[in-house]
Amino acid sequence: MVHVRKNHLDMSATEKRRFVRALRKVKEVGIYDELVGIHIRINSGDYLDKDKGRRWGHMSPGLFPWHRQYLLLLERAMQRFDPTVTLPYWDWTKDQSQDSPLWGDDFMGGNGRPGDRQVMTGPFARVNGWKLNISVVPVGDEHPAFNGHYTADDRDFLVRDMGTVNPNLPTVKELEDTLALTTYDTPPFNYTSGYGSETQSLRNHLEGYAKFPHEAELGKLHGAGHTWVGGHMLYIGSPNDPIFFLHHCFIDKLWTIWQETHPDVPQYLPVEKHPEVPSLHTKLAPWYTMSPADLLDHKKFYRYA
Ligand SMILES: [Cu+2]
Repeated sequence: MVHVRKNHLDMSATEKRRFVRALRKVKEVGIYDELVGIHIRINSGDYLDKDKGRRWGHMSPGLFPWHRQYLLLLERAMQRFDPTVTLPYWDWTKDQSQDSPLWGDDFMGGNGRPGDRQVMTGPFARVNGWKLNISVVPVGDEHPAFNGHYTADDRDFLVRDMGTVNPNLPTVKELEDTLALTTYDTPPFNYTSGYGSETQSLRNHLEGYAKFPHEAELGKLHGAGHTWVGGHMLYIGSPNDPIFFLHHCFIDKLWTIWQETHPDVPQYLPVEKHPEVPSLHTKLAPWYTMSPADLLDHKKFYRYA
């Protein structure tokens, strides 16, 4: 069976119902929270080692393959309950309204309420049974997009605060400019990749830590999706919000588009062993089952519509 991932806007009501049901099943049996825990642990380490040290899935060329494997784990867990289910994606360059069906009561649910920003509608509201078990907040003065220090958050409900920290989702132009880049990543393979150099890093631009001179602020594309939704999506515990998976599914699709647009350049860098970041043949933590090379071709696993 070929699994086809598509834009959530193209899902039927039945497909959405089955998707939500499978997701809630995966949560019920503890797999979802296990994945949240993995993301917190890996992302925290990645941020703590942002200048020097081991970085797996963030501020690292591992961003795309690491999240590809991570998404696959959730998708396969859901497929054990319902083999017809696949992860949909959210194209935030075109689907920018808070009135989008994305945020409907039958799908992701809406924004947080005034005050505590608790999500009150849809299947992922606390009042409808979606309880957070591993929630964290960053501690210290550092910006959440750089901060690996965290402490437990005793709020067991999902929080969203759309458009407050960042009022603007990415534009088509922003995305096109980044996808036109021809180098996958550049030393030092962290959040400063491409700084002060001619050669720009696709990975660092798409992740959102780099920008073109004409762009106003850092935090575009991947970063902007996180900050626009706000609440849990701001922090390393962001997979607590199921929108994380639709957001990263789009990032994953963008990686495939970049590969198809630039078939003649190295599809992943670094190729040689590297002390800090995964090289082409490094098996990715914490699973140590697949390397970026194993994950390069998404068609082994699923297609995009
Ligand atoms: Cu992540």
